[in-house]
Amino acid sequence: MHRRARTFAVLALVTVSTLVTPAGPAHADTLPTGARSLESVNFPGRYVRHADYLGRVDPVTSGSTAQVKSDATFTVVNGLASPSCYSFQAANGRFLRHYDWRVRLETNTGDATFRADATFCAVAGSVSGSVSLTPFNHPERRVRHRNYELWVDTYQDTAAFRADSSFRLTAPWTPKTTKGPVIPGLFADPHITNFNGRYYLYPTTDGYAGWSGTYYKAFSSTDLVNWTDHGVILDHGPDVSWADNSAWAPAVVAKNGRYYLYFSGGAASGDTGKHLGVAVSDSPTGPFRDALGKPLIRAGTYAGQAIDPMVFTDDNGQSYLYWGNGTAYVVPLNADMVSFDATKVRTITQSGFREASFVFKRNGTYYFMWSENDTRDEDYQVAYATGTSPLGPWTKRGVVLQKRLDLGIKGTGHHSVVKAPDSDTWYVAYHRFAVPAGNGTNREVTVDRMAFNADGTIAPIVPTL
Ligand code: FUB
Repeated sequence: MHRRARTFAVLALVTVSTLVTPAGPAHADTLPTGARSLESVNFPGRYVRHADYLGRVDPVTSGSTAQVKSDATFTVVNGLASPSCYSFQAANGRFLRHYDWRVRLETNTGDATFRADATFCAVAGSVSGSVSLTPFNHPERRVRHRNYELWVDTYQDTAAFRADSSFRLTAPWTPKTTKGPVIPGLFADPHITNFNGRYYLYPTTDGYAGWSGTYYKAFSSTDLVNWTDHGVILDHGPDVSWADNSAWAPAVVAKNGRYYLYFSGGAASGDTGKHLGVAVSDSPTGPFRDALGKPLIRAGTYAGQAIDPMVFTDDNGQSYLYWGNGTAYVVPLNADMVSFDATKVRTITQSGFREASFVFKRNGTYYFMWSENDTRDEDYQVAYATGTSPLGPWTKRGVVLQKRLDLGIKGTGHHSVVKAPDSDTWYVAYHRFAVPAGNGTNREVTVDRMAFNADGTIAPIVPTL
C-alpha cells in the first residue's frame, strides 16, 4: 500500500477504479487527493457538507450561496492516522471526524484518538464509480446518511444501507483559487531538491501532537505545481530499529549512484533524545533502508538535539553534513556518506539560530540559512549568512522570510532551496501554520520564488497563498 503513486492534478469528475466488495475489509486505494465534493448516490444533488459543525447531505446547486458551496467542499488528504486512508478537511481547516457515531467537523488536536476518528478508509460503493467510507478505527461501520444527517453506523448488507453509505467524488463546488499548500494535507520541514530534471519534496508528516509522526513520504513534480505522491519511503516502525517516533525533517542527497536520506527519530522507551540516522536507496522514491542499523549521531553526543540534518556537496565533490537545534554543527562526510571523522565536527552557530540549517552555493558565495524562534511561534522565520567556504566564516545578513499577517500566513520556516536546472531561477520550499486553522503541529508546505539582489544578497521572500 505504501508504494502507490497518486497525482493531485485531477479536478474533473472522479471515479474510483479498483474497488473491492462492499463488505470486504480491504481498502480501495485510488481516492484522488485535493479539493473534492461528495455527492449522495441515492439522493443525487445532495452533497456531504457541514452545518453548525455537523455532517449532513444537503442540496447544492449552482444557485446555492458561496457559503453552502464552501461547506460542501473538502480537501481529501493523507489520512491523519494512516497514509493508506484519507481525511477530509473543510475550508476552515477543520476535519470531518466521528464522535458518538455522529460525523462532526472539528479541529485536529493531534492526539491519537482524534486522528483515528478523523481517518476514513475507502471501499467500493453501491454503484460503479462510487465510494463508501469506513472509519479507520471501526471498520465494521460506514459513513452513511440518515434523515440527511451523517452518522457512522454498523454495516448492514442491505441495498438501502449500501446506497445510504455511498458517495461519488465530484469536482469541488468551490474550486481552488490560490496555490495553497503544494501537497494537500499536513506536512512540514520540506526538503526540496532536483534529481535529473525532476523536483522532489521530502517533508515531515505533520498533524501529530508533539510531532510524533512515524513515517516519511516522497513527492515529485516537473513544474512545482502538480505533485505526485510516491507513498511512504521510510517508516520508523518496521524500518528503523532504534527509532519509533519523531520522524522529523528528512533530507535526501544523491551520491555514488545512490540516494541517502538523513533523518532524525526518537525511541519509545528509555532515552528521550532524538538520534540522527541515514538510510539509503537506489531510487529517490525509495524504499529506503537504514544504512547503519544504528544512529549516525546518537542523542547526547553533542549539545542540543541531533535533528534537522542537511547535506551540501561542493563543486569538488566533498559533501558536508549540517544539523542541530540551538547549536549549528557541520562536518565533512566520508566518501561512503554514512560516516565522518568526529574530530572534524565544528560549530557554526549564528545569532538567532534555532534549527533547520540549509546551505547552498551561488556564484562562488556560500549561503548558510536557518530558522529562528520556535516552530509553534507565529514569528518562526528564516535568516541567513554568507561565507567563503562550506565551513564559514559566516557573516549574518538578516531575516529573509517571515509571517505575512495580511494574508493570514504565520510561522514561515524550516525551508529548503532549489535552483531550476540550467538557470538562475531559485525557489524556496517552507512550511507555515496551515491556513486558516493551523498551528505549530498542524503545518503545511508551500513553495515561493527566491531572488537575489545585484550584490548577491537574498531579496526578501514574499510569501503567497
Ligand atoms: O517537525 C519537527 C520539528 O519542528 C523540526 O525538526 C524542526 O525544524 C521544527 O520544524
